[in-house]
Amino acid sequence: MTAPARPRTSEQLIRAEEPVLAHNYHPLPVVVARAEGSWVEDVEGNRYLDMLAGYSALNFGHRHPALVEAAHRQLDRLTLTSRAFHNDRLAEFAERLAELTGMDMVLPMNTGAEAVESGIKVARKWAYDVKGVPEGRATIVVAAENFHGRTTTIVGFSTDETARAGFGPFTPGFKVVPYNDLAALEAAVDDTTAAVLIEPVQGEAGVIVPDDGYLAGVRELTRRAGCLFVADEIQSGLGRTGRTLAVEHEDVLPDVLLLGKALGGGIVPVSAVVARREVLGVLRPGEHGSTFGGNPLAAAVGTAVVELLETGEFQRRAAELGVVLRDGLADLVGRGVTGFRARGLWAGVDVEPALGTGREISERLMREGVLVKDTHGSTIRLAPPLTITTEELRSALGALEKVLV
Ligand code: IF1
Repeated sequence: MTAPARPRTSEQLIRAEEPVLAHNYHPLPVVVARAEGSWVEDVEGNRYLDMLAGYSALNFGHRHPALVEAAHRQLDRLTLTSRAFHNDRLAEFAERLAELTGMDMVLPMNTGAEAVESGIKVARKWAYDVKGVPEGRATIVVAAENFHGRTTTIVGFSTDETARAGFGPFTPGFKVVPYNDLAALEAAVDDTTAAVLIEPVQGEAGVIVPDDGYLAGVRELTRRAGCLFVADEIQSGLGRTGRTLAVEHEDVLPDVLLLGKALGGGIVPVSAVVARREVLGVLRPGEHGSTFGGNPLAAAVGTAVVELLETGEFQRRAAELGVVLRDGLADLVGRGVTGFRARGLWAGVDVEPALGTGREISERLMREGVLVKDTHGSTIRLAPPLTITTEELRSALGALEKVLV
């Protein structure tokens, strides 16, 4: 029996990935081994403040005690049944998620892309069964610079060549209009339109917050046109912007909500399509499904996440600390920051290109013990766990100032 190998260093682990792991990412050179709250620790024990939080999948921090407890409890009882049978966790998850979001029905899935794909299928079926669009003719209007996931149908309506090149042919039936432009949207909607699918804040595009009135305009326009307003809140939802849902900033309730990421508490993949009865009611047995969708472990963790959000505590923290974030960034404008967009504890920060690319800034921040991720060019995204303390947030802003000036 060979002696157990000495634990590999970060560098050895990064090298070991190279020949065997698909190269669809270019990660920062940090190998995380453990984490708690807002902090992660690499193999060598170096600690970093996590200002990315899994792109908003870790809104409650790493391993939130209430969520880990819910997972442990369920792991000791039941983890999977398939939907061929009922399980004793799903009713409560669906009831409390519908209640939290002001909707009637829930379709439980696993990843964000699955929720988006399911939303597309349900919107089309609603168009045929309820709106009366001729079979096969339904169209869906999306926004330029969208990000809704990586499946072939979804990248087919992306305007990012890197996401599309080499993956065609694509699914027909989508129209692209500029984001934050109600006139263009009005011109694109017609009798074949099943839905308008947009992010209330565009994440990957660089945290693009639309003008006040845009979401209310989409709501009014889709109501008048008799098509569905589908809001992709997979990244913007569940407390990130200082409200349970980003659409609440304009007191708007869409017809369909797509949720994911933080719904699984950073522990298991949990996503969902949440909608009015008239929409999700179009599905009949056998018409849609998923092996893991609505599994008891996911439902138990999802219920614990909803329970955290029912207190309003995380939404309040994101709103209050969002002021600290915004003031801190405003202080850097003209000192390395050329501009930023922020809503709640979420910001896209444009750095003076002469100071470096987003990637280079991210690497400098990593050396200061802060982890962020660049989006495009010289824009970096800040999305810390909503559990971050004021001191931790201020120290992250201090590190950003240090690497910029
Ligand atoms: C990665 C960013 C990318 C999303 C919205 C659906 C999905 C996402 C609004 C699909 C996923 C993730 C994917 C992740 C990086 C991150 C991301 F926008 F957050 F920065 F890629 F653009 N709708 N966004 O943001 O959800 O299937 O991934 O669960 O590494 O690809 P998913």
